[in-house]
Amino acid sequence: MDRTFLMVKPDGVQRSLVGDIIARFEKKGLKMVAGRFERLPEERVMQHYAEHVAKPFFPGLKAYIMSGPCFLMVWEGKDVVAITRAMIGATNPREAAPGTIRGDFALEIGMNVIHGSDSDATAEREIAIHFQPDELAEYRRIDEPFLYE
Ligand code: IDP
Ligand code: MG
Repeated sequence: MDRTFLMVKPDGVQRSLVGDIIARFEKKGLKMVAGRFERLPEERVMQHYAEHVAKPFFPGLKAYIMSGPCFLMVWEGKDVVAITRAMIGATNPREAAPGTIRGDFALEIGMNVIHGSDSDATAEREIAIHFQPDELAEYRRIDEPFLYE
């Protein structure tokens, strides 16, 4: 099954959006297979955002991501990367469609509530940065026969 890495960022945690965000993915039919609440160490922030370290917004991004605890997750489902990116919405919440997480819950690009992997390759890389293989649970949702035809 396809997997992705999702993370409620510190603003989402502080604003008590973790439960609402998890509920959206659960109701969609996706399956959470790992979750951890933690303040990210600098080393993993640098690895996670390696593609952005040289950009002008990186110092602000790093300070924001390390400003408080995040909720890190791995989710499974067919085409989970594309599905969750669509549910998250555009990077800039002002451009994110209503009904998406960023469209409904955020106002500024520098505080956009949630991270989601943008490709299968990125997902594999990000899961490996944040989780050990034995932290991923293997189980079936009892409603799977009513989710996949
Ligand atoms: P994504 O999170 O939608 O994949 P990316 O372009 O990968 O967007 O950027 C990673 C994160 O960096 C964004 O979610 C946002 O928190 C932050 N970011 C991106 N562009 C800017 C910017 O122009 N100003 C401030 N923060 C930015
Ligand atoms: Mg990205």
